[in-house]
Amino acid sequence: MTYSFKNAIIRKPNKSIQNGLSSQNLHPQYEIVLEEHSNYIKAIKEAGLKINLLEPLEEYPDSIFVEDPAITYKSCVIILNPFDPSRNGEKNIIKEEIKHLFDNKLFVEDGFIEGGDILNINNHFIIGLSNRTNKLGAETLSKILQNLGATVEICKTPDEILHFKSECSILDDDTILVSNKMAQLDYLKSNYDLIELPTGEEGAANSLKINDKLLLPDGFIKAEDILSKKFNIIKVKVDEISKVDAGLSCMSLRW
Ligand code: CIR
Repeated sequence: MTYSFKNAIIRKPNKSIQNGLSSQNLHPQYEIVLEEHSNYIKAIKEAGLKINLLEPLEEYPDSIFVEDPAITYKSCVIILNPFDPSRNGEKNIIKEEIKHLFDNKLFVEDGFIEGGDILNINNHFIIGLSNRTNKLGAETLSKILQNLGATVEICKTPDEILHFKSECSILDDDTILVSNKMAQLDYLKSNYDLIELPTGEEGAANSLKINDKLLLPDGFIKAEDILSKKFNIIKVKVDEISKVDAGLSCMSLRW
C-alpha cells in the first residue's frame, strides 16, 4: 500500500527559509518554523516512522522540502530535476546524503520535474505538468518508472496551483482528498473516489496518510469534521511554513 511506510527522510530547517520562494512574498520566521517542524517530526514518529534527519542547508532556502528533489519507489530513489534555479542544486546534495539508504539510484536528467507534482498510488503514478514540471521531465520520469514496472498518467496541474499535490493527497487505494479545483480534473473524477473539501479549505487537501494515521494541517475545521469520522487524525500546525507555499507532504520523503 502506498501509505504503508517505515522510514522517512527529513531535513532540519535552515535560517535562510525566510528567503524561500513565496507566491505572496511572505517571509517565515525561523524560530516559528523550527517549532512547527519539530511538531511535524513528532507526528511522523507517532505514525510509526524511523527518521533519517539531514543537516540544514543554508545555501538552499527551500531545502527542507525534501520531497521535491527526489522520490522513492520500491527499493529505488529517483533523483529529480527541480525547475527553479534556486532549488536545482539540492538534487546533488541530497543524492550524496541518501544514496546509502537505497539499493538502486536513478536520475531524471532531461526536462524538469519536482516531487510535488508526483502522486503515487501503489504501482501507479500521476504526474501533473505545472510551472515546475514540464513535458520532457514528466516523460523522462515516466520511462524510468515504467521500466520499474509502474504505470503512469500525465495530467495538468490546474493553473495557480504550485504543485499537483499542493491540493490533493491519497487517503487509501481508491480515494483522493481534493480541493474544488482538483476535483474538476477529468482523470481524477473518472478513476478515483474523490473527497472534495469546501472552498477556503484548500490547504487541508495536502494531508499525509501514513500507516493508520492521517496528518492534517491544523486550522481547517470543516476538513477535520469530514475526515475525523473515518480517519485517525493528527493535526499539525504549518501556518508559518505555508508562507512559502508548502504543506505536509513536501517536508518528508517516505518509504
Ligand atoms: C517552492 O516554491 O519550491 C517552495 N517554497 C515550496 C515547495 C513546496 N513543495 C511541495 O509542495 N512539494
